[in-house]
Amino acid sequence: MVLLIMEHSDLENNIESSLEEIDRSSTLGELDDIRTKILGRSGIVNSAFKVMASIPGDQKKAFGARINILKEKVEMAIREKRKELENIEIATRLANEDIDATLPACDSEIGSLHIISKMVRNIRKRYHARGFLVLDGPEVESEFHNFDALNIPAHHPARQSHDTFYIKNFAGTLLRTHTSTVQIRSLMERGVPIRMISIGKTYRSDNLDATHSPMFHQVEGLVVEREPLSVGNLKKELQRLIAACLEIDDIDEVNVRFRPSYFPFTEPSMEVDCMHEKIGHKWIELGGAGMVHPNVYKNCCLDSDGLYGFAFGFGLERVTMLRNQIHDIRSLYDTDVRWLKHY
Ligand code: FA5
Repeated sequence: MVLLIMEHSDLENNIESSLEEIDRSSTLGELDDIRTKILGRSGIVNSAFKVMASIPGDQKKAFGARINILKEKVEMAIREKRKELENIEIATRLANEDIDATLPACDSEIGSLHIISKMVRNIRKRYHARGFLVLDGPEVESEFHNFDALNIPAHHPARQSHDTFYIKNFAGTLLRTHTSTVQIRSLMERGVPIRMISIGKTYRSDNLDATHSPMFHQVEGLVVEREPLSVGNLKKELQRLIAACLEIDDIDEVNVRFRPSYFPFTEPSMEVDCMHEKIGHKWIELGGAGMVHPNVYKNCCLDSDGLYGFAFGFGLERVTMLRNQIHDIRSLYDTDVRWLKHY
């Protein structure tokens, strides 16, 4: 046995030369071989422990401690070298694995826009071209923007008709129930005159059925001028909006009719119905509209004198469904790829 005759200094020399070998190793494979030679079952360190039995009792402790120190020295050197070699290996692999990001993705399927997104883009494009501001607003809103400023104060019965998702632990915060919140934000931030539309998601705790979804899209419009504006102007604007939704060029092809209604933020208020062959040639209810109530201006710190304005808001799912002959709103939010591909 080599170590039986090995002096302490020989053992030290042996380990020192192993350390040099570790330092010289240039691959992980080489390093593993050196590790086995020194720390393996029949390696230098284990052989040293085996000769312990033949060491005089009073020297055993010191000898064992010396081997342990040398063993730790070797282990640390191997750990550091391994890290260094692994880094070199990764860098080499990355340098050789050239990915050409300009190659066409031949076989992969490319997704397409959802039919609601298509309609949203069409409307935005047309209104942008006509010089309207196309604005967004937050979906997490304050009660002030969703209700109070719209002339729907606390305990007003109109609040009950909006089944609202309130945000837990944040008093006075909710998921907006309609896009009319953006009317308020626009009036407060930009003042008058203003011509804007806003399209986005709205939320109500309605039960999910064929015609209702807890999340749906609304398009909102607001025009306020210092020149007289009438219900006639509102009607023309609604024809334009429906023409944008249905991609119709001649707005006079779109029939619009009003039915008296009530919204606290408009006076007079009406329900809007429309008819066009693209949605089945019968009267379809789309949403609400009216002339802006003076209290809305006041709540937005504006003087209502000499201001004329109209506003409208309706759901997009209904028109999309009619246009695409979809009978259940739930299909719009289905994740069935076959359905998505079809549209
Ligand atoms: C409003 O939300 C008013 N802010 C509209 C308005 C704006 C009136 C400006 C006057 C001036 P209403 O609650 O009726 O009104 O909702 C409008 C439309 O949203 C409805 O006609 C319907 O098309 C759609 N809608 C309402 N709830 C749902 C639902 N759960 N799922 C799908 N669509 C819905």
